[in-house]
Amino acid sequence: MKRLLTIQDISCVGQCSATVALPLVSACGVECAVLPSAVLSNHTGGFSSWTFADLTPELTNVEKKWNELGITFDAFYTGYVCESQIEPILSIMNSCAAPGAIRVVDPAMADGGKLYAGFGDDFPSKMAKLCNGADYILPNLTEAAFLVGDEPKLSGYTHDDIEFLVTKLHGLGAKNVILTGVSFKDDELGSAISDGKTIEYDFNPRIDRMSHGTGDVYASVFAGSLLRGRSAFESAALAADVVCEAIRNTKEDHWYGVSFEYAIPLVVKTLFADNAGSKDK
Ligand code: PXL
Repeated sequence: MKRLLTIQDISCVGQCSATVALPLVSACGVECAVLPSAVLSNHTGGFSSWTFADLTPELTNVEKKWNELGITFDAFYTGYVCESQIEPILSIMNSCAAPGAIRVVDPAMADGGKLYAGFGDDFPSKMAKLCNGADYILPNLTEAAFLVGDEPKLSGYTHDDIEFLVTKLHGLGAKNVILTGVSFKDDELGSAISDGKTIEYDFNPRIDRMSHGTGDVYASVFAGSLLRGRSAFESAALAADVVCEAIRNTKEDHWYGVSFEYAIPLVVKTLFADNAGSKDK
């Protein structure tokens, strides 16, 4: 079984970051190790306040121990992290990599045209460093714009705009770009999947509802599915289907996250459909 390390915060309540990655990566049939970068009482998206314990010094402590024990990973998946953690994380991705290890970077820092609470205007340039050398980056449209120094637009992107944006994202040093939140028609929403040579698009019917944590659900399933041998396009399509299933199963008054738990059967059914549960593909 492949082993993935996710590095992101634990928001104790809020169905995001590590509390989403752990169950979903596991459901993919991939061992999920967790290195919490911070512990928050709850996420910062919609709650009026939160506690924040920064675990930056622990990243280096843990790295030293893993180096001593010879512990390595087949993949790294990073999400919400803060500025002081970028260099320690790059170091871990170098020193703890198994041969051929892949890096999946979700530059979780913004949505809806705005940076998340607590991130300064210079943070995107720091996050861009994590994208440099990543095998896959998964920005939403707002994150993508900030990463390349553009003003974010909430709508009105043409095919040419998206392709230009994707090219600029590759320019950060990322091999594959999965740009989410792409839409050319009012009734659909999807992703652009680019390996630097070709761009493919995956669309689902738009569900008109703002939901927290969907980027984390998407990135977790994407990373898990990739490690089970699916292509980037197949993994992006499964990730989007899981997000839609999660949103559809989330009650109207459940505002702080999505009930992704109801979508776990879809992950398992898809990735174990060939009855290859006991084998890595
Ligand atoms: O879902 C992204 C995320 C992760 N972690 C924390 C957050 C958010 C989004 O607001 O606040 C702490």
